[in-house]
Amino acid sequence: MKTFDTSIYFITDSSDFSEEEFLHRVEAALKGGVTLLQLREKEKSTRDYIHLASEVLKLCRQYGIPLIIDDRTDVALAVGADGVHLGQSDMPVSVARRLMGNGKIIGATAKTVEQAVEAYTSGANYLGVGAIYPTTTKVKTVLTSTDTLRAICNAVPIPVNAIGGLNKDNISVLGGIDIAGICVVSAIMKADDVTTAAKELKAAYHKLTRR
Ligand code: TZP
Ligand code: MG
Repeated sequence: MKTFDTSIYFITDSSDFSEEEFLHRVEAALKGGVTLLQLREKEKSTRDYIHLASEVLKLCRQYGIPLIIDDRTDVALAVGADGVHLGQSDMPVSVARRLMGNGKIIGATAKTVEQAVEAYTSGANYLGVGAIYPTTTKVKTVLTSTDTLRAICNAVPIPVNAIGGLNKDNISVLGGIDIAGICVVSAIMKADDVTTAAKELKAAYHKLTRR
């Protein structure tokens, strides 16, 4: 599998934007140095999801950043994306692995140590854990404590990212926890200046982890 860097993991949400404005924002985030990008669409038809994914993939290829598709292994395979991210009610990780092969990245959501170990042993390459803070992004989730996040980091040998309400001013709560990165939607997607927001978040993260 290609190596990947989850440190500044940007998850998109196109719902408030025209396609043109959305793609412009995606490119601005890539310019700002996000290290991994997830296309996350909850309302689109399969056809529209595939269309947008292929547009976003072109941008990701241009900047050398892997593209992960949320929920939909079929969409990921259809466009030749780098991987898929699966929640607890999506396709099981082991099934996605069988369909996608070992060359693709599979991420999973985990809210407990049990879910984390199960995702890892089923073949997940990284985990997203949260929500750490309440979020304004449309999602069915509950808060996950930093104690649980820490326990998950200690329980599995794959990269673990924190997610949920994170921004450059509140990530200090993650200090001393062995995370591999942070996942953000709003802090980048809704910023007035997307490139600057990505750069500032990256700087704050590296200051926190001193890496
Ligand atoms: N899973 C847990 S919280 C969340 C997801 C997809 C949304 C994170 O969005 P934001 O805007 O960074 O809080
Ligand atoms: Mg999902």
